[in-house]
Amino acid sequence: MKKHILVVPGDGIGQEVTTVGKKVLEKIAEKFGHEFTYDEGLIGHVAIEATGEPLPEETLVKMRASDAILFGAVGHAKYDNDPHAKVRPEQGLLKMRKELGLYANLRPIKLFDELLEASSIKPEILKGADILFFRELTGDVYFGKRERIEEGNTAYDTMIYSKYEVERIARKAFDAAMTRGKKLMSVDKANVLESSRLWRETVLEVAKDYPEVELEHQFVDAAAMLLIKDPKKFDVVVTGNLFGDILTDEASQIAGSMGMLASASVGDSTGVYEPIHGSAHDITGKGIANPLASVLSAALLLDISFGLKAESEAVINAVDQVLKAGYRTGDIATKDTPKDMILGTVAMGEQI
Ligand code: GGG
Repeated sequence: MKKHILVVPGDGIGQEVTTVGKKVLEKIAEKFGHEFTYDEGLIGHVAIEATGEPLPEETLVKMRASDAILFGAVGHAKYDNDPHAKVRPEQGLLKMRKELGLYANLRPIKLFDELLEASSIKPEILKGADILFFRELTGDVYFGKRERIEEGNTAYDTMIYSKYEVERIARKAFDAAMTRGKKLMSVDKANVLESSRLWRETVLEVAKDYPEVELEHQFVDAAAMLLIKDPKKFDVVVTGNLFGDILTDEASQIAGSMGMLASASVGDSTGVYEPIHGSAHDITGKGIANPLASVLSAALLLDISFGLKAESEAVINAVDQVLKAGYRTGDIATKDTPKDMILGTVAMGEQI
């Protein structure tokens, strides 16, 4: 198979982990006889430094022309304490999602058995947990009107959803539920928010087309509590942009670490595959970032964008084998992990 992949490492540890994700794709192409070609694009802080834009037109053109995008992360410490910065790295990420119509963000919460002890949740509660989140990605407070008023002393963001936006993500989630346990949980805050009442109403309408799927609604506060109390209760979950952002960071503790969670953003055009973690400037340049989220994102890319199931499974199997052999990065090590089994980013990539 011939495919063209755009690698967009972005900022901070995005650079380090994406190098490993790309190496894994190269190895897969070699082993399975595919021809993958690569190009690179700028986004985030590195793009602002080079061009003044968080997502330069040149990157967008390359994104549209590629078959899939392997993405890293955006963000830089310099903006954290500068609320007045007009141009920010995250704007590149939001623009990319909007321009490419990437409305569905799939976040599988996969717990490798070997990491049961790495989580802060008790193993007996965790064992067997396997969740697939659908986070809506192009609506909500991320794209609603926002403003500072009253001489800057009051601020607001608008939580906004249109029916068609809810319907299309709900359909994706119901379709996925049909291929898994035929269970779907929709998460909203319909007891308070009007946009959530529209959300719930629309999900209920879509449900009529999926009579075999058992649909459950939860308020986001209850869902956050249940995720830790009883993660096995969850199978497929569909929720909005903000709730999905927060709940999946929480759910990363089920998988042992943020460094383990991959994601796929799909919709109208080229799919984007990236770790759910950000640029992590506290550990940037130390060579200790966990590359497994990028490696597992490469596995999602092979499966979803290229339909290469065996190749994707080979990558997941490699992660499993390496964890079984006892290798860990610092974030998934426990007090019992021997020091010589704790690897840096590059060494972990070599094991995979
Ligand atoms: N790889 C994910 C990433 O770069 N996250 C940083 C970020 O700004 N995330 C906001 C979001 O995902 O909505």
